[in-house]
Amino acid sequence: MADATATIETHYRACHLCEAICGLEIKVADERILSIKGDRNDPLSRGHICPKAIALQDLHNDPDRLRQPVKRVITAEGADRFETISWDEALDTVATRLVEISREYGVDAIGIYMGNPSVHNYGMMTHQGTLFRHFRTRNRFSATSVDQLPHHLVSLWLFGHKLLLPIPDIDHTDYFLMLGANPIASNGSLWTVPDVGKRIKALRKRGGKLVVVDPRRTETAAVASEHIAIKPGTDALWLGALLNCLFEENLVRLRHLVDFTRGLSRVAEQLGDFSAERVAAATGIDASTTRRIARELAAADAGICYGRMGVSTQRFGALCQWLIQLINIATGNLDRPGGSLFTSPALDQLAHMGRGGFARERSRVRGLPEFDRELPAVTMAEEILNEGPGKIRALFTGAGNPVLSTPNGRQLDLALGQLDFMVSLDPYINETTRHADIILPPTSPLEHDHYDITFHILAMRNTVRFNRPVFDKPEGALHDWEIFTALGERVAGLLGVEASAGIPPDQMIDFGLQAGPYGEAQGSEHALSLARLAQSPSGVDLGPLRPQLPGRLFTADKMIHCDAELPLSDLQRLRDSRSELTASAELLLIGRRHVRSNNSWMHNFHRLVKGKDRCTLQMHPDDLAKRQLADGDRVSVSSRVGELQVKVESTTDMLPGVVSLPHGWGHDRRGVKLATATLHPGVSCNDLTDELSIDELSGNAAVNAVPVAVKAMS
Ligand SMILES: Nc1nc2c(c(=O)[nH]1)N[C@H]1C(S)=C(S)[C@@H](COP(=O)(O)OP(=O)(O)OC[C@H]3O[C@@H](n4cnc5c(=O)[nH]c(N)nc54)[C@H](O)[C@@H]3O)O[C@H]1N2
Ligand SMILES: Nc1nc2c(c(=O)[nH]1)N[C@H]1C(S)=C(S)[C@@H](COP(=O)(O)OP(=O)(O)OC[C@H]3O[C@@H](n4cnc5c(=O)[nH]c(N)nc54)[C@H](O)[C@@H]3O)O[C@H]1N2
Ligand code: SF4
Ligand SMILES: [Mo]
Repeated sequence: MADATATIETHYRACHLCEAICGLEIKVADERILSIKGDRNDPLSRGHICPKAIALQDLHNDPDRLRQPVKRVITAEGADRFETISWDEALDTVATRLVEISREYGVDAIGIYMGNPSVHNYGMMTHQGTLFRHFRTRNRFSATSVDQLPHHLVSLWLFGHKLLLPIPDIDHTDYFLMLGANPIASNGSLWTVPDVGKRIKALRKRGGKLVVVDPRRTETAAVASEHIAIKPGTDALWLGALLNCLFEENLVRLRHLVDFTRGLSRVAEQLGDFSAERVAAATGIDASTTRRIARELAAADAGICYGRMGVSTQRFGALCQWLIQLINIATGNLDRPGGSLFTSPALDQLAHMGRGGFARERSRVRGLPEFDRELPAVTMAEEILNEGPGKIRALFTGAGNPVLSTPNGRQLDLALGQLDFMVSLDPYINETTRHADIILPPTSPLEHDHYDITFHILAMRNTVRFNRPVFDKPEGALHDWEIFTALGERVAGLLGVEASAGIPPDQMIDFGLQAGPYGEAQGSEHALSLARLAQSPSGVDLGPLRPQLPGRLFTADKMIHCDAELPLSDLQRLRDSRSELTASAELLLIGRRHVRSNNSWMHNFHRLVKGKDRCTLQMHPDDLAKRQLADGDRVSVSSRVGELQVKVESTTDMLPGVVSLPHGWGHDRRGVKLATATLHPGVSCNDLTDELSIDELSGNAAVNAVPVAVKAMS
């Protein structure tokens, strides 16, 4: 119970856990959290929250969350143990070892992997360069290449900038065709859309239609107007046929895009043999359905075609995303209210950052292309394991858990054990960081300020908010950005070069807001600055998304380029795979998300993991019967790379021939210090996914449509 005499303070803060960036109202007394509720005054989230936000207090109070740096020592019995050390010792050791290794073996001996939460923590974005600028290694990796890499490439090819992503305007659309996304569970991705359930309801109520294309009847499919089950990994064929249908049936209507779109007819020529009839056997979608959907989308006054993880992380991920945007263009729904539009964020850094580059260098072992100076994460283990110049000998991980989140996690697990040195910037000793020599834990999220540098760029409405910390920083603790700065200074000292002084992240935001389109300096009515935002802790509404083409394009000729050579020629690879895609593997594995999970790192909070086991293999009853299996049996699942045992869950939600296992579980590895998570360990689906199964065009991991065999446990 809170002391009755303690003053209750109310704080407003955006939730940083997922892309929905919901506003929170957090009540605190005596340094303790009394309640976490939705902030009704947030112009974007309007009071919506999900159960993960409540667990922010568990994260803050978690005894397993490290408060001091630790170093791994080997006990007399030969086991690993972590010992608390001082910040000075930790930072000095890390800087010294990284510099030593890069001096001895060259800069490529340093590997860097940055995980998903780094994008939700703006100081990590603004300040990682203070350290990484000293290590111009080719061996940089991030979660991007097990996720949204195809979207960046497609935006680069079509619009000239990796971050110019079209955002579905769900609140004003008539027709929404959604592939491989489950926003009811995920709360949206590359599409900040808090409270998506209400928005879907509103769409249907005003007579609009939501069509979900997914091998599983998902939570989103369940509230849609129509669910179309597709065989995993065949979406590019289906999208090709859909687009071709628009061409064949003369349904292309560019509307205002006609003046600044080029190359669409070249695409039409190339798609001639992708007919609805010819892809029916492979996709499992009959031609009449495909043609009907094409006609419905074309007839809608304002329509959307959108696809996410399920279509990005498969063997034709980049082609899928390219075809999706070509469909938006061909129906004149790009840059149109109720279609997909570009945002006008308050902090508009697109012009100030690199537009993105592709394939300027390649990975050492397999020759896979870089994107934006990062190599595909699927190459990380082989770059550690294979001898030769350029081999990774020291690894820095920040806010990432690639042992659970990248394909063939077991191989990476093995590789991490062979490094000369590893350091992790992370609050937990988990499946990845247990290999680190030193773990540097940052402050709790509630102890630092917050700005959504990325997600305002991806939001379905232009809004802005900045929040000060809920709690003071504990004595001696360091924020992520301060750890980067402190390491950067030490490395600079050792190298005898100048450290980049840099200004604190909040000052960067202040300057960016003032100079931005709604800034004081621009004479905007909003007169944005940090001081102005301090008066509106729930955020400021900047209005709906508005058309801004061709002005917003980053291509030199201010045209949309539909016929970029790389995706156009990748159509041949798709054509060549048609028979293989039609032939059935025994079973195809796909992923699954749940509203009470967040990738690999939120299973240590009782309120999120309690209840029935969620890490199950979902399977259609017919597939169970064929193998004489019953609901609840423990089964063995195997793929080219591994085998695991898990409980099977019978459900007609699954398309026959397809099984689904969530990712981010598998906490029973030795040395993991997550007391609650290890009680509900589950299994890691990335012990089955294959580092050799990739989208060859982009280098993105294909964690969906993985061939597996399921049998009774012997
Ligand atoms: N609760 C929760 N929310 C999250 C996360 C989380 O782990 N938990 N993670 C966050 C992150 S990092 C991301 S990137 C987003 C992801 O956000 P989403 O992409 O919306 O989420 P997923 O649940 O991965 O949806 C992928 C869908 O693709 C389907 N699918 C699989 N294979 C195929 C295929 O071959 N074709 C088609 N058409 N569909 C296929 C799956 O059945 C699934 O429904 O979610 C974010 N939000
Ligand atoms: N099979 C399969 N694999 C997948 C996916 C899938 O759908 N299926 N989804 C993929 C996707 S979309 C993504 S984004 C990746 C995610 O992959 P990763 O980013 O590698 O993994 P996370 O589980 O997000 O791990 C987050 C780590 O960051 C730490 N952390 C949390 N907050 C902070 C912070 O503020 N500072 C610091 N320094 N550390 C912090 C946590 O303790 C944890 O160790 O997984 C991918 N892997
Ligand atoms: S939906 Fe995402 S941003 Fe909103 S409360 Fe849940 S975890 Fe936080
Ligand atoms: Mo992600």
